[in-house]
Amino acid sequence: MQWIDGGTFRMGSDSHYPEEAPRHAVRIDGFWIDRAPVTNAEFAAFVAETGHVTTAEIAPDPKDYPGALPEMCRPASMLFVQPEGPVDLANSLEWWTFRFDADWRHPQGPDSGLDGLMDHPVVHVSHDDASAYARWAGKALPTEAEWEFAAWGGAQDVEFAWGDALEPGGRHMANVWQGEFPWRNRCDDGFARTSPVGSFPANGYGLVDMIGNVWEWTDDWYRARHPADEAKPCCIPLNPRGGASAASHDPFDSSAIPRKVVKGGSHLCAPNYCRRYRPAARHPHPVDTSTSHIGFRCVRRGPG
Ligand SMILES: [Ca+2]
Ligand SMILES: [Ca+2]
Ligand SMILES: [Cu+2]
Repeated sequence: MQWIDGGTFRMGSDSHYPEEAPRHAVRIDGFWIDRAPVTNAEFAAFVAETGHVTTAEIAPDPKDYPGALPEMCRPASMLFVQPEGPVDLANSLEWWTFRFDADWRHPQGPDSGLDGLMDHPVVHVSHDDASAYARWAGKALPTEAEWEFAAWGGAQDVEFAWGDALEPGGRHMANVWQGEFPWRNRCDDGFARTSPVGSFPANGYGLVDMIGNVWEWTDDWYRARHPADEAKPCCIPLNPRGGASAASHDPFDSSAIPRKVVKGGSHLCAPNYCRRYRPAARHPHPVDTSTSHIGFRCVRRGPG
């Protein structure tokens, strides 16, 4: 793990998506953070020792999903499937498939496996799965503020963790999507899907894959805006922990599953669709839903 000195920083952004605003001062105590997302090898060790069964491997209980068709209540996870041609970008079901028997050991469905993927980030993990791993490891999931502070790597007042250009001098700084999402992936960075952790340059704190590769769970409940900036130094929030569970629900989703913040963007982030390959970017994700593009890393709080 890497020790991160705490400090005061400006969290969020006023120049991108509305949920990133307002940019506001936050204070963070020092903490340890994993240098890389948790890999399939690491997750396999956890499962071997604990017998943990992931959310994606358990059939959903119809009671929890009013209106769900009984035949849909089977073990499954959300899998990105690249469409053959251009699609309506407003409809994410054009590229997200609820794939039966996709899980962390079968990242592209039942006929796939982990061959060659042991040093890739684990995917198809719910927030529960990530929390269980963190407990087992004697760690915790980061707060959004901890994650964002670490992702900046000491930089501020720039667009990206590495400066103001997405590909400075043509160099790929993270595993994201080049070309027209979701149907044409040029893979200029070498990877269509996940990549071995550490395939791209570390940030200023020595952390790899904070941006891109996989989104990463945090432990904060989502809220649609950041709190207002506190002008007085005395009132700058210390180690903030996000909003309330009840306020994190998607108002358009009848299942009322609460949502946590995920950070960092993934290999699916593309300039024409989702420019969330930045430390300030954030997204809500239902705690029970696993996908092929969300993983996690852990922190440990306490003295350095
Ligand atoms: Ca890529
Ligand atoms: Ca990441
Ligand atoms: Cu994205």
